[in-house]
Parts: sequence; structure tokens; C-alpha cells
Amino acid sequence: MKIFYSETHRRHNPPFEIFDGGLRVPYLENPDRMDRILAALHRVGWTEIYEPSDFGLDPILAVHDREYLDFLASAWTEWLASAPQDPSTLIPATFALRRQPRKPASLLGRAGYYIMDLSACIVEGTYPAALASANCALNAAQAVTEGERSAFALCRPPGHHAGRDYAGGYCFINNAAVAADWLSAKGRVAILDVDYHAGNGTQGIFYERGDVLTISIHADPNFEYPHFIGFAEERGKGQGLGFHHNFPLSAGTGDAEYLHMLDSALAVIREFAPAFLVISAGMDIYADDPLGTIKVSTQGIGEIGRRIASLGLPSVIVMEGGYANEALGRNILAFLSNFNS
Ligand code: OKP
Ligand code: ZN
Repeated sequence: MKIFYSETHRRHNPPFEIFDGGLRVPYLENPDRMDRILAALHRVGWTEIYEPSDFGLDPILAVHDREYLDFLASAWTEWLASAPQDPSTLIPATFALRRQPRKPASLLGRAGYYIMDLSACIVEGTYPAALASANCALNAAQAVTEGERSAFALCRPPGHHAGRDYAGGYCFINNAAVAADWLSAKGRVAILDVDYHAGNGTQGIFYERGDVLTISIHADPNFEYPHFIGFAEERGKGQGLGFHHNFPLSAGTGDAEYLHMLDSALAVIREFAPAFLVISAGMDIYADDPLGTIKVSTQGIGEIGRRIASLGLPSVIVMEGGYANEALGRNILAFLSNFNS
């Protein structure tokens, strides 16, 4: 299987994030995650790893707002120029609750407008890392249009929380959405998001489109981040009505219950009969994930991969979350090994 990966992710390494209650913790979405995955891939001889080529801004601007990208591009320089007391990472403390149409001019005003939480911390290399990550997804998408049965975009930072004009939850550019939109010019696309957290960004980007089916299986937003989106009754709007599905899970969900939900999701995809499948592959469904509350085993992750692969669709597998670093390598291998090139 072709794997697309860029070392540029290392330049995005925020020193900390802020948890609920104001707790300052080391950034969970860290470069070590990639090292664990790369080590696992090498262990099994999956060494077809390619540096992504640059697709330019057009496919990114097809799903993201220009002014939002401009903000990402200049935020770090503006942050340093503002002479902050602790310059180590840009984290705004005031957010655009129920946004008004007017965008403020100041850096912190724009940061609060374009960022949804305290985990999308910006440092010097954030923007180049996010661009390289999106290019990994685009290259993997291109590979499946050129005859590969599947390709793996080893993306970091992840993407599924990033909306058309906002960052959040470690995500800046929605890699899966960029790849899916690019593929949608060549045929109908389904996105299946199995990350533990609801794919709010992906949901929002395609909410009014009927040519891209979006499905997310995740912890119920009644108790879990991103809290405000990802409920079962959200089914799309306008042309997109009926083309979005959320499958919320309770805390403690194990393999059997998860697989049962997955089967319902796969039935929806079969009926849609897409030309391409994009998988937002978050491994934080794993039992020992520090951010997760559901209890899927490594074997369960393998079975999830097997059932998705049995759709027989050209598949772009896009890395999302997963923070049990020690288990991340074997979990992603359990998932990927069901797909073939
Ligand atoms: C990103 B992905 C702690 C707050 C957690 C962000 C979580 C982002 C997850 N209670 N904040 O979907 O894996
Ligand atoms: Zn997640």
C-alpha cells in the first residue's frame, strides 16, 4: 500500500494545551504519534512511503475560507509581533460564541473567531505542517484514481474537526474533506469517520451536499467533545438532506456493540454506492486511549478494518486521532492490514 507522509509535521509541536478546568498538559497530538506508526510500518516491511507532492492552495480553498487560511498563514508572525508575555504558543482566551457577522481586526480577535477551543494551538510551523498534511491526503486520493485499491495518508496534524472557516481539536485543515472534495470531481464519494470524536468539521463542510455522503461514528456529544454537533438527528440540509448520518455511542461501548453500529453505517454506504471511500481513521476508539471512553480492542479495530475493506471500494485512509501512543502502531496496522494495494 502506498503511504504518503511528510516530515514537515515535526514543525508543529505546541508545548501544551489547556484541558477543561484550565489544566495545562503536554500537547497530546504530538510528533511521537507518527514515530510510533512509522516504526510499526517498518517492522512489517511496509516501506512504500512517499513524500507528498504539492497540489497548491486550490483544492484546499475548495473546502476552506480564504480569510481563514490567510489567518493561519500569518497568525504566528502576528503573535510574535504582538509581544505576548508567554510567546510559546498562540491560544486565544476569548471565543466568538454564536458568531456575529463582523470580524474583528486584531490578531486575538481573529484567533477567537477562527478557533473553537484550547487544543488547536498555533506555533511557528503549524501552517506548513497543516499544508503538508493536506497534501498527504490529496496524494493518497490521487493514487486511488490511478488504480491503487487503497492508499494511506499518514496525516499530522489531523483534520476532521476543522470546518470551512475554523480550527479546533488539533485540526487546522480538514485533510479528509480536501481529499473527498478533490475526488468528488471524479465520482460520488462517501466519508466514513471512525475517530472517537464526532467529525464536526467534515459534517459542516458537506452538510448541504448530496454528492458526498458523510458518516461519523463517535462518542455521543451529550457527554463528549465537540459537544455541540454530532447528534443522531442531524441528517443534512437542502441538497444534502439524507446524506449525513451520525452514530453516537455511549461510554464503555465494546467491540460487539461498536461493530453492530458499524454494520448500520456500512449499509448506508452500500446503498449510496459511491465511487470512492475516504476513511477518517482515528484510533482513539481504542480501550486505553487517554481521551477516549469507549473500549474497542486492537482485535476489534482489526475487525472494523476488515468490514470496511469488504465494501470493496477504492479507499483513501486518512489518519486522524489516537493518543495511546504505545499502542498506536499496532492499532493502525491491525486496521490497515485488511486493505490491499
Ligand atoms: C481530536 B481528534 C479534553 C479536551 C479535549 C480536544 C480533543 C480533540 C480530539 N477534555 N479537546 O478527534 O482525535
Ligand atoms: Zn478523536
